[in-house]
Amino acid sequence: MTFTTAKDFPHDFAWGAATAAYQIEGAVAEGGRTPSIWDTFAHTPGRIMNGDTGDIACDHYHRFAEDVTLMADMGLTAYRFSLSWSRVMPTGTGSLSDDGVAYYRRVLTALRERGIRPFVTLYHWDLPQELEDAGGWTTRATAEAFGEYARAAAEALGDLVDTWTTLNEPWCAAYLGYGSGVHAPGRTEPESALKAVHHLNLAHGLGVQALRSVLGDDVPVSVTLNPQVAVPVSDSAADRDAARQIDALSNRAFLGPMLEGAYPADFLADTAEITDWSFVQDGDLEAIHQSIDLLGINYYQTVHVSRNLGEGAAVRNDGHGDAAASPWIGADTVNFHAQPGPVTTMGWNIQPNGLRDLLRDLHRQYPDLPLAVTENGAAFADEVVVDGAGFEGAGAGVEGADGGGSGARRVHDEARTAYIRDHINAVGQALESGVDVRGYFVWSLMDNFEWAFGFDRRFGLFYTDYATQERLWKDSALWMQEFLH
Ligand code: GCO
Repeated sequence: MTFTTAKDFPHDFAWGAATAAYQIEGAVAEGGRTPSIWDTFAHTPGRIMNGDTGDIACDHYHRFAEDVTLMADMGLTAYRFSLSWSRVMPTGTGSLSDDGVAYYRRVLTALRERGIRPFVTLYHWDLPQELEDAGGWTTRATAEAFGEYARAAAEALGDLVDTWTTLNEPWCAAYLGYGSGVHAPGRTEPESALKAVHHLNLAHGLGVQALRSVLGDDVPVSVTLNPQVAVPVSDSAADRDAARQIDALSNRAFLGPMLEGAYPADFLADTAEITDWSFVQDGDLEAIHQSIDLLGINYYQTVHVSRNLGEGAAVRNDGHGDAAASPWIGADTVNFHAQPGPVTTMGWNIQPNGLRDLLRDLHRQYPDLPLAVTENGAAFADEVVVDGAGFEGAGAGVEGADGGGSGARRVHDEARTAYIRDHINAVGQALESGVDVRGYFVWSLMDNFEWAFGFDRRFGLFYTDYATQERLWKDSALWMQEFLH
């Protein structure tokens, strides 16, 4: 069947949008917040396109109430966002900021009042700078600090949160942050990237334990990963092995310890020339291996790989920035191939079946673990147009939708609407084949600070006019509203 309205899905399915603190909040020096590695990185010349920073971003810190109203008007039943660690715990460890806690309690309360379930991510890449100065994710002290922070957040906010997520995409934090250096803290040290993998895994385990020790065994806890769907370009043994290696490095390096209590042997072998893994201590794998209630999946694209057996330089068209160094540690002989067919402004290919197949695969591997699509969406070069004629779309008459009259400012984002529609349909197909999927979150609620690309890439359902901070309903938001009603 095709899945054309929310009614085609289970009644308690979570329909949401996702954001992250540094990408939307702004107010970087308010309420006692201290700099995170993203503040430092964004203020380093040459790191971010057009010199953009998250200093103001979407000014969500001051406008969250308005933004929650937009979510409610759209009909969202869930919202996934992250806490700024250095807003909640300004020195990275130790005592909480009353202002930081009060701010998030206001956000959570506003969501609850609208019947929107808060999915709260503890770590979406914005490590307090003070912790990076002491070694960042290359040290186990950072994992221990994360456990403390998780405990404090659970105590301060646990009564208002629906579902906790320890980490968002540790792949990016480790390999883009410490490997290719296109993300904060911008280090290009292959062994450090592998240390970061391990200490992020350990942070997850310590975080789950802390959340449960404060909130009890029934508190819903998750982690969000961005599995790479690596497709070999041919059926040759060499190309299939390239896909295996990328799967190990990207996916099983996290799924293995978190869900099975061990690093995959092939991953350890593939990286043996870079590190001896002696920083993994006795008891770490037990600490990491905690039962969780939900696995969050962020999905955007597939990557197509082959093994470079010849002398030629490796091809790298992997959509992770034009960096001098590679995020694919120990995989120098893997080629990444551009795909024919439509791509988004990020250069990422559009392949809804990849999402369906990924969900099926994960369900096959972990049949008892519920899944949710915690991010999916697309950047396109949106244009604001002024429609002359009256608008009669789904938003007409809805508060905030600016639903009619001449001169309405519109964003006709057909490509994004089709992207979201087709990926929701892919989730429906996974459900139909028996996969336990609990939710779908669009990345993102509104256009925001897209990391190294600054404000150049727009992923939002709402268009952010950065000059005025006005939010405009894109056609995709109106489509989503109709889908949910
Ligand atoms: C991600 C992120 C988002 C990005 C989005 C688009 O986890 O990569 O969670 O912060 O903005 O994926 O690149």
